[in-house]
Amino acid sequence: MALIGDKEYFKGIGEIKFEGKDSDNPLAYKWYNPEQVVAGKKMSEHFKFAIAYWHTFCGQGADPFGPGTQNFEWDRPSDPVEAAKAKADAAFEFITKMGVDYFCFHDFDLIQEADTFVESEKRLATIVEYIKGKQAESGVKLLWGTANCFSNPRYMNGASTNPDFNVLARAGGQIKLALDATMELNGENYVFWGGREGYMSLLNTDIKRELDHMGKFLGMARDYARSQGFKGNFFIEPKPMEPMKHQYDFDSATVVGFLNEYGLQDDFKLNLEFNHATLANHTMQHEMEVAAAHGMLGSLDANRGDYQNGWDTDQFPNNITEVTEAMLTFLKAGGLQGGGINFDAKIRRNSTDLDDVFHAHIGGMDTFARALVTADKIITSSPYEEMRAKRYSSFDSGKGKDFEDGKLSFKDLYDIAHENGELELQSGKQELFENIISQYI
Ligand code: XUL
Ligand code: CO
Repeated sequence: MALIGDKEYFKGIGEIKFEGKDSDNPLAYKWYNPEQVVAGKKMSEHFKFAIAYWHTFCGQGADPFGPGTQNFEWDRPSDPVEAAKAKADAAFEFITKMGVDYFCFHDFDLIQEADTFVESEKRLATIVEYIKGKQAESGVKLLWGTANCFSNPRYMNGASTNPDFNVLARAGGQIKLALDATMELNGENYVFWGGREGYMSLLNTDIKRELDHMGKFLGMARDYARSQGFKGNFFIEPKPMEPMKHQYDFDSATVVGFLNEYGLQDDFKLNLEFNHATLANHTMQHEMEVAAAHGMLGSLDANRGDYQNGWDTDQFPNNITEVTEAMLTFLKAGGLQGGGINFDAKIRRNSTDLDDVFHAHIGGMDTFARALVTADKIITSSPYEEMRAKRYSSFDSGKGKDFEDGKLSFKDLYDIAHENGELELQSGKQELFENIISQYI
């Protein structure tokens, strides 16, 4: 097993193994078997699970009503470089014990941002070098990197959409360093989540100008990374609101339109998050279908919201029906384009034991594994695909096919309507479709 530094942070917990669904061991996978082949690929290859550095190693359970409750040992050193190294040791111990292959980070998850840009750059270089060593030792890979251009007060009016050019330039400087760190750590992708790219009030906002700035900025970031040899994907992560009242990257459809408008469609794809989909009044399956329809289903942030409120609660996924529906789209799209499944999820504020974070990820990974197996069975053994195709069968031959092939004029439609007279209703069979999902779970 790979390596634990001098200090063991998660004492008494060993490697998490697959034991099958009849196991009573809470620290074992019941469904996630990395070696199991589903739809022609190992589960580990389908998913490329990743641990989110920010929630799992930086979050301490603070909320607007009180401070953190999770005072973990790696958070205690007061020197920022020592603290960052302790956090990296804990992170790589956890990721290795989980048997997960990937992690994801924001620049200042890795190390605390300093008071000056120059000092922050130095700190980042130090911790990137250290993490490179941890990666070499453990084999853990970087799914994607990103920059936190939303927490520091300088970004309160946005980063690339800030009305002050000097803030935009500062974001450019910061993102250059985050791209460099991602490349240095062999990151497979790079994510842009528009943290505060949006507005609080339209009275003081010029939407057109801000969108033009963001489009230009993203193109410049892409050109820089490509010039340095970065071959991975760039992902935009849609979210409709929070922290801003309105975020520009509202949902899949909005982002697809934006990417096409600004000539970014060949390099950028989407990183979709469950809780962001529900905030946009969509299902995750809807968001994924829209992205897949445009060849832009890049990566997923796994979590769930809460039926009783409208916040980004980032809970661990456990809704088997919701994830099964998502996995149907996932399999039909042929998987993700370059990305993986990153647990952008946090344990609750009153989950204060070291093993809670293991239970959380085990549950999430098992939910995806079970959903994948179920979705594959639905596709291969149930009448689902045939029923769906049958709804469109009138386009497979005759005049319907002529229409799809562009052989009909609008006047032809008129003539066909005339000839057909009144039509019989065709049922959508929604309840039957829903029953098939439940039956196979
Ligand atoms: C915020 C969110 C971010 C991004 C990365 O809602 O999802 O953590 O995933 O910046
Ligand atoms: Co996210």
